[in-house]
Amino acid sequence: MSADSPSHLPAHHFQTLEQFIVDQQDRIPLATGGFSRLVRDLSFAAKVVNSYIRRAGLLDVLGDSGEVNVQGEVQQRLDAIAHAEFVEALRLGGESCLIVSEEAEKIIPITPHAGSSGRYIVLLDPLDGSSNIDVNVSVGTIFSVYQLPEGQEATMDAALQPGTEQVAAGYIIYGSSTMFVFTVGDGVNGFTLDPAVGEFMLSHPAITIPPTGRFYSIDEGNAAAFEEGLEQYLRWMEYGQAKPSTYKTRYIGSLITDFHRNLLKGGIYMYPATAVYPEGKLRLMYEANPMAFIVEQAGGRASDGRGRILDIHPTALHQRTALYIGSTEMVDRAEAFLWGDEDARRLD
Ligand code: AHM
Ligand code: MG
Repeated sequence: MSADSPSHLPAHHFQTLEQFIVDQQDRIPLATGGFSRLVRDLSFAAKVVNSYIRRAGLLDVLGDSGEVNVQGEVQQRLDAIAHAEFVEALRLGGESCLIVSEEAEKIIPITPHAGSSGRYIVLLDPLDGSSNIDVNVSVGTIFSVYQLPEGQEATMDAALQPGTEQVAAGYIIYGSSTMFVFTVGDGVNGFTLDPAVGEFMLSHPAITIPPTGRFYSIDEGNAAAFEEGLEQYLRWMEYGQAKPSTYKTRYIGSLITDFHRNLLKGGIYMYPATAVYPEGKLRLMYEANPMAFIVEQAGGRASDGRGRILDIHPTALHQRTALYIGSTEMVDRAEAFLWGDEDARRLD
């Protein structure tokens, strides 16, 4: 590699997230000044949450908050902090009219500021995978953005739109570096936070997911409740290959982290129905839908085992779904096994 190749350039030669959005405004329908400000608010909250996570062992922010959220799950202190930071940033920014969060049972209406669009509906999982935080495992934030339909009030019904209606979706992964990965329906781009400069820089332009991969991510502790087709798919990956070790298990238990690896390297993440979660564990509106929008924009697929995630018509803010997401060929094959397709082993 020559000394003047791009990898040797200092970070300030990369495009910032802000510049990127401004440049995209002419190309992307709906991307207006208001949308730029919405992304600015999300990225600001991400930097604040990142600052807590980076010092989590030093600040008094670890452990559970003593509260149980609407999901019946123990809320971690950092869940509550991340929720508060994102809601406050969006409230101050004034571009959204309502927020739905994993950490709040009901919608959070926002009063638009004078002069701001107030037209966006933002759905959030403020800190996904937070049960891992005490042991220093990567966690993330997921967001999904819709527009308030023309002439409609900012009520719960306005938030219950199918994933196909998303105008933007993304996640922030607080990993070995912090990344902001998002789509506005024109491909997927990833920005790495330069902590010295305090800006997200375009480091992963036009991300595409390999059509197939080696990694499969699933919690096999739930195997007793797996349906037969899924059991067969797993056995096929473990023993059914001519070449040994074609497939490898990678399960961190932090959706964004598992997804991010599979997005870049090729793979499939699966969370099926289980004995504890008969409809699947993950929430459709702020976990499955945004990740499905991203994966499709990167050339992959997301299914609930019966059909496309993005086509599901939601009936409740916190509804759960099974999720099979990742490389197209792997999701196709998982579905073929689930459907009892005789050709599932030969889908090459
Ligand atoms: P959370 O939103 O309460 O953090 O739950 C979602 C998380 C995902 O990040 C992860 O993939 C999954 O739950 C892990 O669940 P399990 O521990 O049952 O395997
Ligand atoms: Mg979550």
